[in-house]
Amino acid sequence: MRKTAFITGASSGIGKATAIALAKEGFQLVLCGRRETKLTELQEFLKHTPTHQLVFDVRDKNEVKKAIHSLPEEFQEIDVLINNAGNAHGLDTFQEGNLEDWDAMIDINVKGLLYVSKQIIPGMLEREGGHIINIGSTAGKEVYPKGNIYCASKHAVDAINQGMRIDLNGSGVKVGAINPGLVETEFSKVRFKDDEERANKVYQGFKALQAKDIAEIICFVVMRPHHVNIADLTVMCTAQASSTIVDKS
Ligand code: NDP
Ligand code: 8X3
Repeated sequence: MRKTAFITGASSGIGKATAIALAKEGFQLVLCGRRETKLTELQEFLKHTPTHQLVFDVRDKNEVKKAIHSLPEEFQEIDVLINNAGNAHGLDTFQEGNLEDWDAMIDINVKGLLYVSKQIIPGMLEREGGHIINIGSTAGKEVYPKGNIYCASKHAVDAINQGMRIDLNGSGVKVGAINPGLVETEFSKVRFKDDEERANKVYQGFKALQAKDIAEIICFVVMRPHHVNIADLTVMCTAQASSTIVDKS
């Protein structure tokens, strides 16, 4: 029987690449995001894999609950939850930052992850098994100039990851985080509010990580035997040494 993976933010970037990689490993997939067209395109691409799409905004706890409760029976038993939906909104000093961006980052990256997890963990506990992978960031390990609230949201993911692992210890549910550095996705396009030129500049002059690189690592983590839990993994491209040190020579 196929295992089921539930991926938030499957409509682009790391989530989409993870869906493709887990499909190759024989998983059936619940693909989540707000952009229905993107999810439908991915379902068509994965036509040999059973998939179900859930269109919802992780910020809305009622929508999250309704969407997860609407899952058809064959997708209800979730083996792997990839808490991936998230973005940075803006790159401004604290004093120049705007409240809408701050709300978005806290509501999506932190509260959205909590709402989804809260709905899915009870089933895992009932079945005494499951695996939660929280997508953090190097921004959850250090703070960089103008990163302020995005870094805070990812530091929160780091703490939530640890807290979940502690509280679920002994339940059969594995919990771990993957913390990528610079990955070339739609991330910067969202951060810079569709300013493509500014977004592209972020990845110029060096070879950044690609979504597929992170997806392959997620697959490796998911495919470990039950007694092995990769609790916290940070990955950067070779050119990157820290959030602010990137070799562009
Ligand atoms: P993308 O912008 O390509 O993907 C973000 C995904 O999150 C999209 O599928 C988007 O779907 C979904 N999402 C955003 N807001 C919401 C929302 N309110 N409700 C539901 N889904 C939402 O970026 P990445 O793939 O790079 O980002 C994925 C994760 O990786 C994020 O948590 C990010 O913080 C993290 N990360 C990224 C790094 C990078 O450099 N790219 C590095 C480290 C971590 P839709 O718009 O359809 O709702
Ligand atoms: C994404 C990586 O350095 O832009 O989390 O914050 S960074």
